Amino acid sequence: MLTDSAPAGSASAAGAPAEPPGWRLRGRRLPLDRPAIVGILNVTPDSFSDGGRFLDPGRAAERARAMVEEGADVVDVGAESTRPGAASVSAEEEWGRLAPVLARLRDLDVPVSVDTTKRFVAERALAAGAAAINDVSGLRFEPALAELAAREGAGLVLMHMRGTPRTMQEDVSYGDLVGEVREGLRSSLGVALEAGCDPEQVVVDPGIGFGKSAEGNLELLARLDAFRGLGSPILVGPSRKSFIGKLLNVDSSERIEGTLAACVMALDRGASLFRVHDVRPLRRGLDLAHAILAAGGARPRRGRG
Ligand code: HH2
Repeated sequence: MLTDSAPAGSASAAGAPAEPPGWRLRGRRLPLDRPAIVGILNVTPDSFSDGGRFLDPGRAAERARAMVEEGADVVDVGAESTRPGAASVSAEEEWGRLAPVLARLRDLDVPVSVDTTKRFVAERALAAGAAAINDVSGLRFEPALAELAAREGAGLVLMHMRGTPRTMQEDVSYGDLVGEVREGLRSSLGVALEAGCDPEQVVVDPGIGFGKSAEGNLELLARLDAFRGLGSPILVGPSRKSFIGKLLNVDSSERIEGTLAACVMALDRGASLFRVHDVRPLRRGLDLAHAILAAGGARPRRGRG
């Protein structure tokens, strides 16, 4: 449930418990005291699992509403595929795909985020009612996105990726994967805060599948608690990705169970937001896992971070 935003950690009355952690998105605040589901809407011809299905703006808007009904807390709209090897699209083309969809989502019950690395697109998307920017480059491609987010009070997802979508799978070896990802995220976070973003606007994401091997993705999920020290909520996006296919030997339409297992493990290690295609099963599975953790009084597992 969204509330109007209030300062982080403020107590409503003397002795009242402090507010749970939350994500601030343009005057609204998404409480993160239960798993938050970010539903994926790709308005692209070439996304790896749903490319071409929602290119038509009417169908895209229908899909967004269905995801809200299934339990999405945020809908993330992307108009440029970032699958390994994907060709980039121009800012004008990306905006041309997004504009008619955002126009239809102005009255959506949940905030809309836009999956873009481009200031040209982000600025127009925020003017068209989007509440957050999901930047898979973690402000490396266009650092000016940080000032835009600060000025507009927009939510900002900072993801780790090595290189670009075209090159990121060329070299997936790391000396210290978790350490490198953590330092990359720390640096992205520094750019955002330096530009004037409020810490509550920012969410970090280790970038499952972005310049990582299948084993690397498993390690990131297993040691996710290593990113808790950054002080920002953690988002993960393992949905239907190829490491699941590789491990279970299934194609992208058969990866729901693997996605749920990855998300539950991430929840146990401190993730708060889950970017997924299959909203209803993930909503149910994560709510149940959250209830079990809460019944045990569990704090997220500590690892070797
Ligand atoms: N993954 C994809 C795209 N955007 N954003 C964040 N923050 N985290 C992710 O893990 C992430 C992301 C890739 O998945 P998808 O959108 O399904 O495919 P494509 O990039 O081919 O459109």
